[in-house]
Amino acid sequence: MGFRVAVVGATGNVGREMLDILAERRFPVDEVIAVASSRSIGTEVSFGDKTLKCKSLENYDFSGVDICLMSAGGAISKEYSPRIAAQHCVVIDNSSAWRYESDVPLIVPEVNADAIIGFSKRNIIANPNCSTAQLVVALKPLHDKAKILRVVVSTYQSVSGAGKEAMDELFAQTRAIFVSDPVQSNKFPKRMAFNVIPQIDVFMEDGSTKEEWKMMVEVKKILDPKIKLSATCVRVPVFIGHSEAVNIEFENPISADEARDILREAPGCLVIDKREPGGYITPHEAAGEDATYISRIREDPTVENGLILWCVADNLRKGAALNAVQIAETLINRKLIVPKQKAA
Ligand code: A2P
Ligand code: 11C
Repeated sequence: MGFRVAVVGATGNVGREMLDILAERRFPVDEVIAVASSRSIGTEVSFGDKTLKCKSLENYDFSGVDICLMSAGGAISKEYSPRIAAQHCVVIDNSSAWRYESDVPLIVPEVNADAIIGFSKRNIIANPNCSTAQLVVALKPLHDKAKILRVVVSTYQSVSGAGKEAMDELFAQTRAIFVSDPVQSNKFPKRMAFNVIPQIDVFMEDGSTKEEWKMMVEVKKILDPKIKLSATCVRVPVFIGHSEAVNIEFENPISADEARDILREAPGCLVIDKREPGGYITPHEAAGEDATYISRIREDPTVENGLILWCVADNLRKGAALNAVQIAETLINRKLIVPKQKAA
């Protein structure tokens, strides 16, 4: 007997990816329910070779549902996740609504799967920000070996992180520039096509942006509160795939060769690191893939025990949908959940 799984936000970038990944990984489902806003009632979405018709989140009864993969934004999650969780349905939430609550586990299965045990207090498990997920997958094995003290990261984040309307805006702007039409920006603070924008999310009081703050807080919660991290997050005109240039300072010595060998064996990581033109991964190649790719590993001669690397992943997959499905798989593999129908 399988699980009844709801995907909330099923018409969105991440929701569609969740449906694909559930099908690809043959998640043990009896039924998958596609849920979105009332605007999308009856809209068809694909689940493997099946077509599902979307239901409206408002008034949907989750009492017969085992797992809800939630990706409809923070405000919707704040309002609905506690109600869904109260119906004994475990919510795995992709928004930032619950990540920073001390009694809600924030999980990247390759890094801190053991922390999942705390989920039963609220029946909610949080998925990290996309730029955090790929970073901690790369940092964890290096931290275990040489103890990370400080990380300085610059991100190059694709527009799909800002939702499907943002992808449409990049496309429309690019086309407008080619045909000499006026360029309109609604989702982005400046023109996105043929440009880069050093702002993701709102500004904080100290001059950082919320995306930069999230990376710092989430790395501490998932990996180690002692790690110091400073980030500069930048949006680039790429549709899918976030890239990160990462400088890491360690307590203990670690060479580039050692790091390469460790990362080659690390769960979720794939090292492509040839010191020749094209011997690294770009977001174009990472799109549609599950791995966190690591390239350009080298020693940083400006600090005592320092490494520099380049890290790329599909932000909709490892950064969001794949990680959420892996969390659900962890619940099942650790026997922390059984199908309600079986329990009855
Ligand atoms: P809808 O298409 O019905 O608006 P993205 O992040 O790619 O923009 O996707 C956002 C997802 O969140 C979509 O599936 C969207 O559904 C869903 N969503 C937005 N508002 C609501 C709501 N009030 N109730 C349920 N789902 C919502
Ligand atoms: C972006 N990282 O690329 C964001 C998207 O907190 O889950 C995900 C925001 C979040 O715009």
